[in-house]
Amino acid sequence: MSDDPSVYDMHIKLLMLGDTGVGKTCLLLRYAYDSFSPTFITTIGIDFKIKHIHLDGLKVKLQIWDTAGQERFRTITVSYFKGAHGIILCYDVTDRDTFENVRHWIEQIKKYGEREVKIIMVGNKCDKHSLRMVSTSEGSTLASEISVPFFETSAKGNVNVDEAFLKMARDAKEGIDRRTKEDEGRASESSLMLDGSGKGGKGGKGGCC
Ligand SMILES: Nc1nc2c(ncn2[C@@H]2O[C@H](COP(=O)(O)OP(=O)(O)O)[C@@H](O)[C@H]2O)c(=O)[nH]1
Ligand SMILES: [Mg+2]
Repeated sequence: MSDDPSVYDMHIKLLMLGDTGVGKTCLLLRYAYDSFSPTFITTIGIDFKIKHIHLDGLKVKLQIWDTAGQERFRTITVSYFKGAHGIILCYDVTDRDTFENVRHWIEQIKKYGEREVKIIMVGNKCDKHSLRMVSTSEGSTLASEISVPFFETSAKGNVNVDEAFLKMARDAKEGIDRRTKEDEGRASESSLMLDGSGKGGKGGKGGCC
């Protein structure tokens, strides 16, 4: 398998989503560069990071988009959601409001997201034990209510970050694989209809006329 980053078998577009300050940029930097900056990073301009991983023997290029601070106004433009295969929906376990807002973000995803987009929910800053406001069981209860996988992470302590992104990538890949199969199924159905033989492909028994 080639080590050339320009060679890959599958491209997956992921988005970071959630209230401002929950740690979206830090999670992305931790995952992409294994680094953590304690100073507040104001995201200027929509930005993405690339990470190459191997999944089921395939070379996968993850393109992970970060918000540009527009989440502060709780409005993300439709274009941000366009073509996304997966969304990492984040809240801060030390800030209950950000947890309550998960439902708001789910509504936004329903409204603007691609029909089959996959979601995972992440409760970040689990290293801040004494400041925790949202328990793990509250997180997992909400996650099962909205039927999404759930992780508690710490970008600072590097807890569960790789695991969360890997799960996201796997689910997104499964979605892409399923759609590809469906498309192939539809394509062979329509070739059957065009062919008219009921057997499909060349070499079938002539058409209807
Ligand atoms: N203790 C702790 N602080 C974090 C963690 N992740 C982010 N932060 C801090 O939370 C603040 C906001 O992080 P940032 O990534 O800019 O949030 P964003 O607005 O969601 O992109 C920064 O001061 C970070 O240093 C974490 O896992 N643990
Ligand atoms: Mg940010």
